[in-house]
Amino acid sequence: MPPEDEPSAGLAELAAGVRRGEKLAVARALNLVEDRRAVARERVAELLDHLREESPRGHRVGLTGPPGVGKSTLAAALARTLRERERTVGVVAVDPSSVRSGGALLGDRARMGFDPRDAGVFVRSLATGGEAGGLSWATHAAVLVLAAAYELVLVETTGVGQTETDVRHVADTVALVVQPGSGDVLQFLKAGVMEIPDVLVVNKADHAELAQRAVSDLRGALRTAASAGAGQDLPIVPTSATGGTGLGELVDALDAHRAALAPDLGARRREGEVAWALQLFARQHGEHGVTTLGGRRALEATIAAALDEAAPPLVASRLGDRYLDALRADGTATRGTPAARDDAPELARTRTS
Ligand SMILES: Nc1nc2c(ncn2[C@@H]2O[C@H](COP(=O)(O)OP(=O)(O)O)[C@@H](O)[C@H]2O)c(=O)[nH]1
Ligand SMILES: [Mg+2]
Repeated sequence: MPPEDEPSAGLAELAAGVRRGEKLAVARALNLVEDRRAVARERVAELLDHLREESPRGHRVGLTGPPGVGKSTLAAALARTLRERERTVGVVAVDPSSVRSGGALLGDRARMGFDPRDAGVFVRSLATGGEAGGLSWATHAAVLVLAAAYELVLVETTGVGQTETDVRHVADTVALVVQPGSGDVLQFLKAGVMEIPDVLVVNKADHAELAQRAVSDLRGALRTAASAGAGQDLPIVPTSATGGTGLGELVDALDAHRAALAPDLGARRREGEVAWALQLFARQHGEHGVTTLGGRRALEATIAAALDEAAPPLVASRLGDRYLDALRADGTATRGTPAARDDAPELARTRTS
């Protein structure tokens, strides 16, 4: 039975399989995540609800940075290093559909070299399907699914800007990957355009001299940023994903960040959940929706309270219902709500009562 036809009752079972780290269950959950239909998204929302019942969960690590710096190669190399340390790992890579041909190849690159019978590693690439300018719903949900199954989740996202900001909503640790000679990143960091990541990775460090220059340039940029009050003791780790150097050091740096974060982890995740729920609601109902329900501040507080009971997509969906009710009470419902954007999860149902 294809997962999209699975009755709701099966979702608790599916969630249990995911939590046990059963590959088949994880694969089915991710198929559901990739299904863009509204009915599938409602099921995913419910699945995420089941999955968040149990904690603690896997360490979620975002690998972000410009195209071509070696994120996919690095993700695969890191996954191998983690397996050598007998830790389980899930990898989700985002392939922008606009570069489909290249994208499929990148997915294959990340998948390469793993024994399909190894239950401790799972690699999946997702098409982003037109959700430009931000982290897609599917990526976010996929990270949560993998984090329920594996000890560490790597999520590869391309680009700076909105995606880079959004990855913080779901990652505990954000590693920015650059390559030697990448002056753009330096400029962005200096100008404060780019959020300061938790770990900086200079990949392609097999170009030793260039890599050394890049590391000291980055230190300089960080000092500039630090004088503006951020990113003081950020670790900078040179790696060669193809040469296999620096990988242990990178795993250690990720672990160290997670350990240092421990007291604040719950708060950081809650902040990310609030931001995601608000974004889901705002994408679908726009500023009018936000204003109608009391403005951003008030909505954040409402969402934070609601998150005790439900995962972000369900919270966003319930807010959608509330907004539609408010419109109806206002006598404007007959004019309808703004059309849902293509990239918005179509979760809000019109009540028949
Ligand atoms: N010399 C060198 N090349 C690398 C390294 N890591 C990745 N590459 C190459 O860089 C290119 C882009 O890698 P990819 O992982 O697809 O980059 P992504 O776009 O950031 O995911 C590929 O040709 C890789 O083989 C490295 O550590 N050293
Ligand atoms: Mg890639």
